[in-house]
Amino acid sequence: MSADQLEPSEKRVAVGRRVFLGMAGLGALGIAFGARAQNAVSNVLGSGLGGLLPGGDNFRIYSITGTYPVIPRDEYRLTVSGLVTRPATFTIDDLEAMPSTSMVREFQCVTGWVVPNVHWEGVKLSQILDTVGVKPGAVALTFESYDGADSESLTLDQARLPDVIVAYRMLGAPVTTQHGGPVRLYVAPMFGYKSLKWLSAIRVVDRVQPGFWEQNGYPVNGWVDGSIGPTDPSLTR
Ligand SMILES: Nc1nc2c(c(=O)[nH]1)N[C@H]1C(S)=C(S)[C@@H](COP(=O)(O)O)O[C@H]1N2
Ligand SMILES: [Mo]
Repeated sequence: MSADQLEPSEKRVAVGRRVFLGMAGLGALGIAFGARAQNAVSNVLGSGLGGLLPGGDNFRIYSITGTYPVIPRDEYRLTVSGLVTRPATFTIDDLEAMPSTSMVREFQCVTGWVVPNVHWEGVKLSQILDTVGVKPGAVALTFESYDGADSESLTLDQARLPDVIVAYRMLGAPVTTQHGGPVRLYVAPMFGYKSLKWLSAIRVVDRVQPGFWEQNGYPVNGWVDGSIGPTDPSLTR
């Protein structure tokens, strides 16, 4: 199933910043999966229900809510606020006008599935941070999704790694709705759960605020090449 084949459902859901967006259903499995946030993680970890739909590219399409926000390209906004000197709102045109970075990496979910040679393109998060200016006292970033459910965190040092990007292209095309388009986070050195989809906002904050997956047991620091055991939030690489 491609994104264009999906009918926007009649359900309208309020998400961050009071934008009302159509939500597209993922079907029965997706609804079951999204029924309870708590179940999401145990399903992912346990039964293999985490794979909602094959993406046609060996990805499994994940959504905590069982639906996903459909955000027209020209309505997309990324707000950056918190401990910054110049709070800003970026459109996709704004992001595309910034220097771009691309890379080809293996994508790995903690549940075990791996997609080799995935092409990504976007803007380095460090570039966005330099644009808004990080204030003294800033320690971490909090990320919010248009789905109103997922959230993520990175330390400032992690966020400044050269392979952490705000991605607008993936698999050689604009990021699809299913994969978190028009814009998602891509944290190359960490497991897939760190790469928050439908990125709506970034807040620069004074301490790490563990995100959705971390509140449900995933390590705050999801390094692919390291331990995923108990971690120290101040750990950087
Ligand atoms: N908003 C949102 N982002 C998300 C998730 C999610 O459920 N909702 N799942 C995460 C997990 S666990 C993985 S492995 C990847 C999967 O990316 P994909 O759905 O494009 O395959 O998205 C991550 N980002
Ligand atoms: Mo994942």
